[in-house]
Amino acid sequence: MTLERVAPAVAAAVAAVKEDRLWRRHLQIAEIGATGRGGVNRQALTPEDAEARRRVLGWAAARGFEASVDPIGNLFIRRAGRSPTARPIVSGSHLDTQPTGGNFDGVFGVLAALEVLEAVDDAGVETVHPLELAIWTNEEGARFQPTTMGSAVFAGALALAAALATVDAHGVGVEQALAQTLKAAPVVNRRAFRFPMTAYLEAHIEQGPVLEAAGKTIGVVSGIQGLRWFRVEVTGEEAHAGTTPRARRRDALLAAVDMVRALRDLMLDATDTARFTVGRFEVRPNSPNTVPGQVLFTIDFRHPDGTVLSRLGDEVAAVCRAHAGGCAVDVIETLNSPPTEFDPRICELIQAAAARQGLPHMRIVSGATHDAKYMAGLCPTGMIFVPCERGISHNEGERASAADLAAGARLLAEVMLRLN
Ligand code: HGY
Ligand code: MN
Ligand code: MN
Repeated sequence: MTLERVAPAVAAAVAAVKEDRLWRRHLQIAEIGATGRGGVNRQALTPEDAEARRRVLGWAAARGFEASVDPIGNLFIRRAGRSPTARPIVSGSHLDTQPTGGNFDGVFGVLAALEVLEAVDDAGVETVHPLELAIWTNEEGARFQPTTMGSAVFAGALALAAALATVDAHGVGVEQALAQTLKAAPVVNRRAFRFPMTAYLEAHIEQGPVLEAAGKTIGVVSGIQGLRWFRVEVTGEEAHAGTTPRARRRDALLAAVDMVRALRDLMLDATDTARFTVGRFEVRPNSPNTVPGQVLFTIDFRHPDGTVLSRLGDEVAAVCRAHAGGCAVDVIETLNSPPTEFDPRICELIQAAAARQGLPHMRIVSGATHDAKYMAGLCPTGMIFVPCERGISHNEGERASAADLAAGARLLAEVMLRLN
């Protein structure tokens, strides 16, 4: 479409974005898995996840949008364009959350994309390309590792069989949980992995303090920092806490603590750039008077510089072994994701539209990872950030304002239509 013909259609669709509808939908999704402390526990492929899928599918069906699902449960909701064969312009995120999650991480990207499809519908704009909402399975990786599992399988970065065989801490597998989810939130149409897209856009809260501190409404995301995940299994020997001399002990807990302390020292940098987290630490048999025989802990290591990510990440196993004492140690890397750069043309498009809409904006690299990471390898991809209060996320206190969410959705509407 020429700029003149784009402008009226864009203006009509942007004007049709409804802040109250978008906000009300956040409140409705927030009810599903609500913890009663202001946050939500809606982990991947749980009944709560299925209920949230069902809720969004209901809103889509009311509009006559067509739904489809791929073999790992990624959901796609399509508003048809004039050309059924044109590659869809896709936008989305995830509905699953952390165990003590907030009500905007992922959900905003899903509801902003749905809001765009509805606003374009309300404005009576006929696009050439189909517009699609994507809802990725298990973005968080809290219940089933690794994070961004659904988009990784879609993009071919993770084998479907390996993902389906993954089990949670209770031994429940993805395959079984996915079957239950699809039974609870059925979708008839099947979709292939890696279907061609014109472009992929993801709207998300920043999950950090930068935009708020800079007084900006919009982050034009230039890329995502690198990320490496490890699982460390330390095996010693159970023993009696009262009778076993120190010299005869193979204490898995003390060894694991030494490893974590040494890893923290390895990752310590004067610029506070590296991100090192041990989020899960399980002791077995977890009894006060038995020397721990087994410890399992996870490592989430991130850095924006690919060479540093490689260099320090490659030292993790050696550092663990050097502090194993008399214990055995297994270090399994479950994710190695180098830094991602988004398409400069998409970034330019987002930036120009933010300027046109008079939205204070800045370029930003994402500290959090997102499904857009894998789309960047398949098609022109970009992200739009809006601020969250005090940068708090992966926390029940996560907050964003209705006005910022609507501003992000209006910007998303313009960018998607200008790609049409
Ligand atoms: O871990 C992440 O960066 C994402 O929020 N799941
Ligand atoms: Mn997210
Ligand atoms: Mn998250």
